[in-house]
Amino acid sequence: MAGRAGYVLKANDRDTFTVASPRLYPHMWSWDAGFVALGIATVSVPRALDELRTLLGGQWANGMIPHILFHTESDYFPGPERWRTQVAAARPAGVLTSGICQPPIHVIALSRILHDARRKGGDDQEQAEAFVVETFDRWLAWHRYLATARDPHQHGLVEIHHGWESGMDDSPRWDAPYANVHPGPDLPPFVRRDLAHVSDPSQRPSDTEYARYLWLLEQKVRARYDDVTYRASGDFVVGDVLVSALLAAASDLLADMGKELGCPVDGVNELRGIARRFRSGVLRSLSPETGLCRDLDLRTGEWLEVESAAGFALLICGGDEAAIRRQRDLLLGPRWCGHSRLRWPTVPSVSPASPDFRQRTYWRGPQWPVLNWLYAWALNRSGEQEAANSLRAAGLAQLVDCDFAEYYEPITGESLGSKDQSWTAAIALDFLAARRPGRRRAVRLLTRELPAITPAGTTPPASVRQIRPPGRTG
Ligand code: 2M8
Repeated sequence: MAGRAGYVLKANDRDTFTVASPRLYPHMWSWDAGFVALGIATVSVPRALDELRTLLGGQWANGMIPHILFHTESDYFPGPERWRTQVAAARPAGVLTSGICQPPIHVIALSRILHDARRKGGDDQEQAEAFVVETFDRWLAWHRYLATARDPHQHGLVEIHHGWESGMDDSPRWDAPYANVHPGPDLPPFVRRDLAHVSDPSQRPSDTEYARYLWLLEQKVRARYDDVTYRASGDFVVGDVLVSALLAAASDLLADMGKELGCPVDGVNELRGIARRFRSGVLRSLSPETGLCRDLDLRTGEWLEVESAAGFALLICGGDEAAIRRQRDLLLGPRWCGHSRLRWPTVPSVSPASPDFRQRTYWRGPQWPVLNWLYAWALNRSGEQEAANSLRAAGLAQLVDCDFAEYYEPITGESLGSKDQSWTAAIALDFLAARRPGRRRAVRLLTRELPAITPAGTTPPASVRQIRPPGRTG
């Protein structure tokens, strides 16, 4: 598995960044890059740091890290000509980007990379520590952007302006707010490209959903990507509980790293304040009935009651021991990972017991290995080793076909969406490396020997094919 995962990452490597997947997502995505970097760090700390360095190359002057960096031409839609970020005063020079953002996983990845580097010592440690010091202000600016421009009224919940900003694009979390998004007659016509790369359209969002996505994009362009202008006129403004929990956890981690490495005290204190505010926001969102955290529709003032995996946000940012234990039990219990119909007990995007559950539809039921990684990481961090290990073991078992799919059908275990997805391969490497001392070295050895693969090459070398589990070919 390590060999195949290393092969996938190498095939998707474009020297200074990694495409999210070879065909469906041929660019650098923001939160994908975070997961990718922490996986690569098990093999090469300098290359992992380069991934984050490239991502920071797309940072906007207002601190925002955009959700896509377009380094090359491709048939991906919507591409730069649709995003038209030239209307935005804050856009970066020298790289084309989209005009919205994604969940702030990056500092969590950076802390994992630093941890790896310190275990290895020497140059790796030196480079990783220097990187943290050198980029501290950039990450702080990113977190400050989310904490100010995206929470002007200090609700303690990060406001998102598009379902894509949540990373969980068409999750039922957004059904109610999207019902108030009405594409106007002046929505420019569009041709989707994603369906050319996925055989079964039911695994992707519908055309109606796409029209809404593109309408919001249009509204952002018309607001010149100015958050105040968009807020006054845009159709979709929602406080996202998972983004908020990630911001809180990542701000604490950046403050810890900054303090240890002598970064400016003001910045460290500011980060602690951000962590406190968003942790309180996540705590306030807890539903007393379900024990899950809720998003807040800031247009209607309504809490959004949906049984999605984002509901476990408290596990990520912490803050209330009893509520955390309740969430842990719920996550491992029969409405979620312990549901009797699941092929593998990993985190489904929506509870299989919920009326919203659709087992093959994008973000409406399937299991995303990266979400499972995230909750394993969170449980481990809060001292719940046994629970974390069970998610990790199930997560590895789920990936045994070595397809490294974007997501998995939870009842049958079938791999769905894009194959050879970089972030899936990356978290496999991290899971494998973390399993036992000595594994980390084995992962490095297995992946180091892989020959360089050109972007066009998609056939693994024979030595790698042999690593496939018995019973499978090619
Ligand atoms: C999916 O999102 C993109 C738009 O950003 C798409 O469907 O075209 C989501 O799963 C998102 O979370 C992910 O970052 C991206 C690339 O893997 O794909």
